[in-house]
Amino acid sequence: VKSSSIGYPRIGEKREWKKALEKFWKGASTEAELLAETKALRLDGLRKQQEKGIDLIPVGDFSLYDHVLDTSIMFGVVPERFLTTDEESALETYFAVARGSKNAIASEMTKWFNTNYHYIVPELNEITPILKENRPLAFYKEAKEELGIEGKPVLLGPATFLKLGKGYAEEDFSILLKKFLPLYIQVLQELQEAGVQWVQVDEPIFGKSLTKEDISLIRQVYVAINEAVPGIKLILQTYFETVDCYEELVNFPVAAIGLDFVHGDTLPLLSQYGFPENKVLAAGVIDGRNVWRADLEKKLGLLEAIQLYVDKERIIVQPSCSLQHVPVTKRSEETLNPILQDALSFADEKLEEVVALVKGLQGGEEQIATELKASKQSIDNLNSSKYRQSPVSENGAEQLSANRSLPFSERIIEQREVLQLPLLPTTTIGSLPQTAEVRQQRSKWRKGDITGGEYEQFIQHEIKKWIEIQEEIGLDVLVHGEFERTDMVEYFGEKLNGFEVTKFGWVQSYGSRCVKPPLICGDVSFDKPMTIKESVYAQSLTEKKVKGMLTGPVTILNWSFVRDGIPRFDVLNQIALALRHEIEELEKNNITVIQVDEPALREGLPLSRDKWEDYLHAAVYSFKLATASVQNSTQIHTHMCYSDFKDIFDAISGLDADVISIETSRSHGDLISTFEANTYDKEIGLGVYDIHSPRVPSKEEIKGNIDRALKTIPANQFWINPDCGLKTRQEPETIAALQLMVEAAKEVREEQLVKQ
Ligand code: THG
Ligand code: ZN
Repeated sequence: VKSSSIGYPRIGEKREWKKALEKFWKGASTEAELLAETKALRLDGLRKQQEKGIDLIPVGDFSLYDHVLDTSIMFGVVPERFLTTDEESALETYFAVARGSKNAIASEMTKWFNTNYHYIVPELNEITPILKENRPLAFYKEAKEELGIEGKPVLLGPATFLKLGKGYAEEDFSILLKKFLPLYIQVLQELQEAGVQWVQVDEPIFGKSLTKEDISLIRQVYVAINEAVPGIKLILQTYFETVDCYEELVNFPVAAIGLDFVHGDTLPLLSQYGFPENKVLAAGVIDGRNVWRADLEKKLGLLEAIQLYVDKERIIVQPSCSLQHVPVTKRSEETLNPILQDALSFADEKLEEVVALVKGLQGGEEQIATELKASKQSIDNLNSSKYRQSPVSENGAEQLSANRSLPFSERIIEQREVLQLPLLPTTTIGSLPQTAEVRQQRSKWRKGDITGGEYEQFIQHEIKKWIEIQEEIGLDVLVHGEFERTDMVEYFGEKLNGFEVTKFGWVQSYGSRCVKPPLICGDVSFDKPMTIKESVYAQSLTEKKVKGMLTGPVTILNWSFVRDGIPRFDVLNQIALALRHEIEELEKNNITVIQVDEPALREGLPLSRDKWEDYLHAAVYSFKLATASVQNSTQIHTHMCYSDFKDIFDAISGLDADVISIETSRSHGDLISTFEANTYDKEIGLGVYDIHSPRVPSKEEIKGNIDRALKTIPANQFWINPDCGLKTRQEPETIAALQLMVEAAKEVREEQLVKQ
């Protein structure tokens, strides 16, 4: 039995990586300094894995931005627009692709499978790939020379790399595979010559449904690799979901197959189809996606069950995926409730669990009696803790209606009467610029440098300033700006029962940006009003309507670390009930336009299509459970960031929100055609300008976007708003853009009224 790690967090225990990168981007450090600082972090991670006794330590999983981008760059896949005549280092070009430069807009970034990590999408149109540098080899040598580690180079596999890329027709997949094959072979041959034994080739694409043709094409690639580099032991690594072409996959000519035994039913596949006798099984048994301490006894049981089909000598024990999706170490969480802290396992602790399991499997349970006992104790303690003493009964939810009392077509009449909005009403998504000052004041308050009262006064001052600005601009439905919130999920995590937030529990979201998902450690319920004070204050300042702003149940669930042991959908409904309470409070306080955002609804869609229906059903139900109890005249809004709505159109309509706003900047045409192909009967705002860059759009451009949408969507259903929240923008550009948006709306409104 061997222990292995599939990948380790890049960001450092205290986000040192982020700080090093941002310092460099600001021009406050040199390239050499950045490389030295990040090398120290990388070696630190390797050293920890070595000290913990991991046999197969990954090298090359480290990145200065994103590992998919690393793969593109390694193969010379740099879009033409980034090729400049300026003198530019390779690193500058790398960051230009990721972040944009003065001459070229950045490559698109999108979600890495069903995680909250984003990768840079390879642009594969008309490329001639070449091997620019053998990255894995460089990292292999570094680990060997610096620490004497016989590392396991990690590569993103050709099938997944190409499937994640864009710019080619589906039927050209095989042509591209053929183009990249010799390059992969060259990388592996050089590794072989350097004495590398094990290589991990990541192919998480096998967690999705692939066609027979694709599987056969991918098989040919691995056959060719095996013939060309027979001396390397290749681990074909899958994760995030069980594989649905198990039979074919396990017969690929590779030394080892890596499977996820945490997500999806993988064990039954072994009993049904067996496992080839000449292969090694890399068994992902420790959950790499969640932060709870493993029940080691159960995990040992799982490994013993696996042993019925694979001899002990051919098992590698490992986490289910790279540990980049969990924080680095729980040791930093000194102020957390000790029972909770004891029940956690972040990356470092997960590696210890892997090592303990190897010991247990090799030498028998007695070998790890202490670890088994501690694991059981910590789980028992959390189960009997205060967090889990007030289960919100499911029956409670069943007795409540998840349907509005009138259908949309009837309640909208009441809403229009109350709201008296003009045709094509204008609004924003909810958050307004979080300036350095806002963040500074919050951090002062957290440190105790200013009092709660002073902080609150500052927030009120910001709200007042922005209500005035919005009135001045002439927006129709206003927002309070969300200055009191850091992250739209963490904020609610701090206020609801059943949640705790960590101090250093960061995970990378994209580039240097991190998020700190709250822990859902117990039964979720409403504790005290969460958003009333700010909303009521804002509403008191204006005659216009101010929207109440909440994060929806699905997004809170998907962006938190959710407790094990009870169904996720039960947790979802608990969150929905708590939000229902908050919404009722808002309504009681005369906030009668309420937005419940669900930006993460699409990304939570399971990888396997078989699970879509259950997920979408649960997602829609929870949203309705949260929002259905309001008066007919109260208007429910929702917002979703860009996603492929084709697949989930029915679910979106099923939310029964009175108004939905959707981010469209990246694919305006696509989205509109989705709404063309289907009839959407409720009100809708398609973002009319892109907020993701500081650029202020022209009025003509905005009008063009409005006119285009109005070709498909009736004017009396249409709202005018920016693409997404304005939190990351600066004040001057925000005001300028909103002014132009309102002017554009007024002009189109005139034109429409003339037509009618
Ligand atoms: N919240 C959460 N998850 C998310 C988003 C979010 N996932 C998808 C998308 N939005 C990711 N986008 C971002 C945008 C900005 C930041 C993180 C993810 C960000 N983070 C700060 C940083 O790294 O400097 C840290 C947070 C802070 O200090 O305020 O800016 O909105 N949960
Ligand atoms: Zn958005």
